[in-house]
Parts: sequence; C-alpha cells; structure tokens
Amino acid sequence: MHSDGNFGEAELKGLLKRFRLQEVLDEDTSTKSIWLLGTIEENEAVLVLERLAFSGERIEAETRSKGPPLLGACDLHTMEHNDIYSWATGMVDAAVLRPDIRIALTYPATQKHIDKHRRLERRWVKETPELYNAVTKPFIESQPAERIQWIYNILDKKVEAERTLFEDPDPKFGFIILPDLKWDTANTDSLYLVAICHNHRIRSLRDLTRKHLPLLNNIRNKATQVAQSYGVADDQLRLYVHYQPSYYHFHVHITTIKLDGRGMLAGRAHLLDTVIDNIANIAADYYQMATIPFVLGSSDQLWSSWPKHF
Ligand code: M7G
Repeated sequence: MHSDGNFGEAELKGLLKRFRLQEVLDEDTSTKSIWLLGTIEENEAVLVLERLAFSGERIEAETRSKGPPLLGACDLHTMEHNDIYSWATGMVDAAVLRPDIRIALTYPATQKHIDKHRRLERRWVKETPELYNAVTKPFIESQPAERIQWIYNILDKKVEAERTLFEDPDPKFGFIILPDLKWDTANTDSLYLVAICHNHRIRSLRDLTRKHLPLLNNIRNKATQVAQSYGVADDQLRLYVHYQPSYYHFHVHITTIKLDGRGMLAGRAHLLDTVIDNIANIAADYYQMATIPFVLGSSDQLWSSWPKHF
C-alpha cells in the first residue's frame, strides 16, 4: 500500500492518531514490548510498541555536551530507600534518553498478521513415562520423515558438507558438529554449534540409556575441542539438549555462555553434563523412568494430542 516511497512522518502520525484500540494481543516484560490490535477507520491494524535499550554512547555524548548532572531534570514518581540502596520510577529528561520507543505499525493487517502476534496459551505439563508412551511417542512416530530431511541431508553430506567442523562416522555412536543455522560463524561471542548424531534411532532425550554414554561423552569432548579452536574455552560453553525439541533426531546444542535466549529456558534445556550424570550415576534407564515437565504452547503440534484434563 505504501510502496510508493512517499510515506513519511506526517502519514505515520496521521495513522497513529486514528488508531482505535480493540485488544491487547500480547505483552512481553523482558523485551518491554506490547502488541496491540486496533482499527484505523474500517481496517484492522497491528501496532507494536517496544522500549528501546539504553545507549551508553548517547548518555556519554549528552554528558559531554551538557555536563553533569546526568538525571538532574528527572521527575520521580515513587521512591524507596533502604540503607545504601535507593530506587524509584519516574520520567527522565527526554533529551538524555530520547528516542526511547520503537513503533511498528502494520496497516491494513490481515488475519495472519493478527494471529502471528496473538498471545499463545501456554501450560506446564508433566510428562510421566505413561504419558510419554501413550501420547508423545506415537506423536513422534507420526511425524513425517520430511520434517527432518534437512538433518539427513547434513549427515549424508548433501548440504553444508563444507561446514562440517568434526565428524565421527560411526553409524551407532558417531556424529557431525557444524555451525548452527543461527550462527553467523564470524562472531565468537555468539558461537552456536550443533552436534547431530548419525544414529537415526535416537529421537530424543527419552531414548537415551547407558549404552549411549560413549556417544554423549564423545560429543562433550569433541564439542570442547571444536569450540576451543574458535577461542571459546570449556568453562565458557553451554551444552544442552531440548525436550521437547523441534526435530526428533538426537542433537546437542553447543553455545557460548554469552548467549542468552528462549532456547535456554528452564523446562526445555537439559544440560548435557546433567544428562550424562543422571544416566551414569543415577540410573541407566533414568530417561525412561523420569517425569519430565515442560511447557506446551497452543501453537505446538503436540498440544492437540495432549489429554485435555492436564
Ligand atoms: P531443536 O532443539 O530441535 O529446536 O534444535 P529449536 O530450533 O526450537 O531450538 C534444532 C537446531 O537446529 C536449532 O538450533 C536450529 O537453529 C538448527 N537448525 C535447523 N535447521 C533447519 C538447520 C539447518 O538446516 N542447518 C543447520 N546447520 N542448523 C539448523
């Protein structure tokens, strides 16, 4: 609609003034964002408001040009004090921190845009061994092979062959380590590798037993060596397995501890060291016996198979 290149500040301001709120689609306190559904005249519109991060550079520049005090003109609303600690909410002199918000408007918005931003229903479930066998296992077995075709392509060296960083070709206990799709391979501060096992029969954490310890220990050791070649030391690495994963073919995530994100959330990420310890020192069939809690979202395919009384 606005691809003519003439859409400017006045047009955007005009649309924002006419935006009539219908529904809060979602909120995220960690990214300090809110997704709003509204109308502008007869069409629907999605408005995203996001608080911007502070800029050290900007604060330094303001301080250099105007001199201290940094927050001299701020207006405090609530104020608490305890010993050497004070905290408050308030409005800061806009000149120091401006601009402080990012606005994204999709107008006119289609149903697809609206659904994409609508808050998902999420629930904790506790997957007992019985639930795994009755619900999750049949679900995994019903997954079409095409879902993990990209994995077979990597293992068969049909794609990304030149990106292989390490391979142990043993069909039972071997694996390939390569950069994850999410890593640009340039910045080691965001190092993200993935180890994919050759054995097609290990679909998830639930299939691991004591006989897989050589595989798990080998992945641990080789991941450390590969990461070291990028200058990332053993004690700066996070090795973990997702349960539930998106792809049911066993693989291990290898990242630097400088990376934070949703993939590392409690309830989904299981540290490889703990997995090894549970199998080696607690029980050979630990992952067949354990009740594993995780969060199911209404957009997850497993959601519709899960018993509704959970
Ligand atoms: P997961 O735990 O199954 O699910 O991890 P997640 O994607 O929800 O974390 C699969 C991992 O494989 C993710 O880290 C993906 O970024 C990565 N990945 C996915 N694909 C399709 C590819 C690919 O084609 N190549 C590479 N190198 N990595 C991929």
